[in-house]
Amino acid sequence: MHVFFNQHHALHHGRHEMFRGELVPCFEVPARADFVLEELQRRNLGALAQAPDIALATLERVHAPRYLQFLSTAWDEWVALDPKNAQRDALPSYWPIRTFRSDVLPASFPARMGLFSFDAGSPITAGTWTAARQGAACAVAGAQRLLQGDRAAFALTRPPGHHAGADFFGGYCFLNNAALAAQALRDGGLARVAILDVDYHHGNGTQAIFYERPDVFFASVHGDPHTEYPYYLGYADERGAGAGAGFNLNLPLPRGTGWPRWREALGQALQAITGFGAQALVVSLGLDTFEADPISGFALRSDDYLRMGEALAAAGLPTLFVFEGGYAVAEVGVNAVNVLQGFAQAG
Ligand code: OKP
Ligand code: ZN
Repeated sequence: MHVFFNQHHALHHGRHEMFRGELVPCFEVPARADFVLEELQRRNLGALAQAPDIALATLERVHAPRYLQFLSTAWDEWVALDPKNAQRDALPSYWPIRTFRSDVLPASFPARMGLFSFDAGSPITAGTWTAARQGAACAVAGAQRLLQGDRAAFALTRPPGHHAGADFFGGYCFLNNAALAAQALRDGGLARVAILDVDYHHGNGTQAIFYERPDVFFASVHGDPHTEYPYYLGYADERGAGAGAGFNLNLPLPRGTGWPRWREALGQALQAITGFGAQALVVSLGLDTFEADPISGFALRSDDYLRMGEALAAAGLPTLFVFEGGYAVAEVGVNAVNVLQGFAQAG
């Protein structure tokens, strides 16, 4: 399978995120992607390929123009506020919650930071825009491989994408790589595409992007938002709306869930995806379901990821894997590559 590695990923490297009232070192670090690449090479799996740059028009298939405009200039605006900001990450401090306006675009940069975000854990750094854009390019290039007939492809990129919506960042995500890939598959001629999100955290951005659409089915297995981030979306009663009614499936599971119960939910999601008649599958591949993940609560073990890959292969669909979360840095390479190896060996 072709592996589109984002060679610019390390240009995004947040120093700190706001957590429990203090700034703590970021969990989402460049080493994550490097460990996955190393493990791929150690097992001689995957053919490294280079993604061409992505056009703004392709990003606009999913993201709002005013949001892209903001992201592309955010770092320069941050530094223009104070030259000392060049040594600090940009984090939001104000948000337009209910009763505030979001149609007006304030001139103030901090005000726009809040307008286009939903948490204080996702710093913008000097290279965030370049890294995120190249990551999106990797996801879309992977989708193109599927359109050309490949069985599978892997977009190995960070920052992740599934929390990013059409016009907001958060949850370490800026551009929604999986959504852009699914849209590229639709634009390439496939009538029905499915996204399966196996990250520990609900993919609120991806869900929101496709919530009213019948052409892209979104299914997610994740920590119950009653207790788990992102808290405000990901409940089982969210089934899609309007023309998209019935095309969204959330399978929240309690903290402590291990492989047998997780595997059951995966079966349910895959059955729904097959029933939908998907012609291709995009997997938001988060590895933060791992028992030793420092910010998550499931209990999957490294061998379980081989079984996960096998189960995904059994769906028989052209499949694009898009790297998302996974913060047990030393093990994330083994776990990610186990999924790909399980998939490849099952055919
Ligand atoms: C991104 B992805 C720890 C609290 C949680 C946000 C988690 C984002 C997860 N500082 N912060 O889904 O893996
Ligand atoms: Zn996650």
